[in-house]
Amino acid sequence: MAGDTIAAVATPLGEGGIGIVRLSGSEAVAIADQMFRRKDGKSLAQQPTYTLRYGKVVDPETGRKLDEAIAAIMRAPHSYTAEDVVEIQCHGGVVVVREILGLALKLGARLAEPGEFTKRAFLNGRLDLAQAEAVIDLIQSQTRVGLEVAVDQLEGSLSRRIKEIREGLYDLAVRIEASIDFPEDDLPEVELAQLERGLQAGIKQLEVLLATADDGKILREGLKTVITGKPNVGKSSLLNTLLDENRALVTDIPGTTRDTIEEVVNLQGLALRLVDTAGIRESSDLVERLGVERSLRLIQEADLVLHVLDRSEELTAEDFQILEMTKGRRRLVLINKTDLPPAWELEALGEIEAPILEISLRKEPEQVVASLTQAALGLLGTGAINSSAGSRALITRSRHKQALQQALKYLRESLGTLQAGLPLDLIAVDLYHALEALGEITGETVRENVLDRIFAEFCIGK
Ligand SMILES: Nc1nc2c(ncn2[C@@H]2O[C@H](COP(=O)(O)OP(=O)(O)OP(=O)(O)O)[C@@H](O)[C@H]2O)c(=O)[nH]1
Ligand SMILES: [Mg+2]
Repeated sequence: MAGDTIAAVATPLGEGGIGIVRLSGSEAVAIADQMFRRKDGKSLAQQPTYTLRYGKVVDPETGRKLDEAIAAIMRAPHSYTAEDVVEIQCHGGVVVVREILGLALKLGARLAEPGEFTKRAFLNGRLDLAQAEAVIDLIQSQTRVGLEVAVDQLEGSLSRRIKEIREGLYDLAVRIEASIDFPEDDLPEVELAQLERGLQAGIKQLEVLLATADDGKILREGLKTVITGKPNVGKSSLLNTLLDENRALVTDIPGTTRDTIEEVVNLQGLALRLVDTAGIRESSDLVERLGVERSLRLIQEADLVLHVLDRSEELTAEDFQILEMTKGRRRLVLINKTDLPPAWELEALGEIEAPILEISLRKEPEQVVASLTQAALGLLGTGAINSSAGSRALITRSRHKQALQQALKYLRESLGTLQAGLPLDLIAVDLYHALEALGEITGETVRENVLDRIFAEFCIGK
């Protein structure tokens, strides 16, 4: 596949100030040269790298002028793909970019697959796989924090950490190999102890990195947040307040929300993927019962549960059931309707392991947003939000997490083998498996079908 020249529209299809058609490959300049007439009459082949020239896009067969444009040239290996790249910047209209792309294809370029430019950057060694994935994350990031994490990963924060860990393990493997080559000399005790310490250190490093996986996922994907509580306590009102719009229907009839409603809010850079659910109660109504079952499932899958209680109505068995159901989950308990006369006192709830906020969605909605944000950030610990500041390596993708878990499993096995006094080559085998698993993260040892899956996530033109 490498070798041929690919082309695609790199800007979103729609009306805009400019549109960009991008070509990459050994023939990129030659193809662009046939369709671009520089104002000064010179050819693109003469144009130095990293320069722009003004001209016209013309179909060489018919002489038809398509647009006025600027040609940018970035020659190999200092380009996004590490190949010759030409970008034709034209006016941003749907038809004009399509026509120019069509011309490039007619002149010998091939339409790029999704992510193929970035895939070439990876195959040509300009980016490793974790960095290529960071490109998708960067484009798709929904919040400032998500963006920061993606930028750090694109710059290599995770790749560097993986490389360091791999190098440490390689050293161990080399030492083992050296001893295997001289079997008559039994490995001295000191060496064995050093090996053991080395393996233990590797295990520790992987554990530390793995521990960032939850935070990393939350920062990349947002916090899956479920609003739960019995009917009529103000769940939909909370959703609307956080969204600052009347998204969900709010009435004084218990059982108003039947199905779940999902929306994303951005709280100080942290994305909450909010789900408003049907109020939980015993019900004979089938539709409502299905809604309640779905609520229960959602609670199990949530990263954060917001449990709303009504201060103005007596506590009921349902309130305590929900407290029980959400036990052990990361949760906030919100006691709503404090503008009305209270029907119960806080002590009635008993001991609860969760921050409790007393709120009034009707009287002071802004304050609810502020205190809820603080409490949610507090629950995540200092780690998640501050982590990106120091370019700490973070695990944001389940693909990386699984590879780390694999590597950890193999390392633990090799340590077990060593401690059981078994032959050194057995230890080495597991060590190499661990190295291979780690290599999947950065792409040294990755399989073709995995690559295809990763790059299929991209848009065309990236
Ligand atoms: N006085 C007062 N009323 C509130 C407050 N928050 C919500 N309400 C009212 O409580 C009623 C129920 O609110 P909803 O947001 O629909 O409650 P819900 O929990 O989504 O109810 P279901 O969807 O039926 O489970 C509405 O009449 C709201 O206006 C509050 O802080 N104070
Ligand atoms: Mg509701």
